[in-house]
Amino acid sequence: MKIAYVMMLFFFACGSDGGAKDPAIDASPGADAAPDVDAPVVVDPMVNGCTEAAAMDMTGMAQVSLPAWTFGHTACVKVSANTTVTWAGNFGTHPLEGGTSEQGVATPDAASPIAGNSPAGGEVQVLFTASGSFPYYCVIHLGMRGVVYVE
Ligand SMILES: [Cu+2]
Repeated sequence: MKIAYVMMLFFFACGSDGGAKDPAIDASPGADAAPDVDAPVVVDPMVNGCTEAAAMDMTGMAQVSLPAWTFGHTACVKVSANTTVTWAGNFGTHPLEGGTSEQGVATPDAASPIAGNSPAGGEVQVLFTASGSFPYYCVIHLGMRGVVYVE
């Protein structure tokens, strides 16, 4: 009677050691802990060469004119909500688009207020009513880019 009981314990012990419990015990803590410890929390990521912290602070102005929309253009600006931002340049040569341009890859954002603003004229104005960050770039020259941060 006593021997049988001990053997049953041994059997169950072996069963659990070789069963599916081990991988779960070994994998879960490592898989869960690694992202928590290693993943950096980026609160102000660099987008289109801009960070909000380094953006030109033009908050409190109702009208903001960006530097010339031409080669070399990079403008990272911070504005208040309900600000009109003006781009001036040749939009036939430098089509303006809302979205990101990172490492030669353009990702247009159809929901951006900047999207679809490539008029025939030499100037475009966009009224930013909602807060958020609104990246933009030139469709032809992906190095022409920036971000409008709206507080
Ligand atoms: Cu361009």
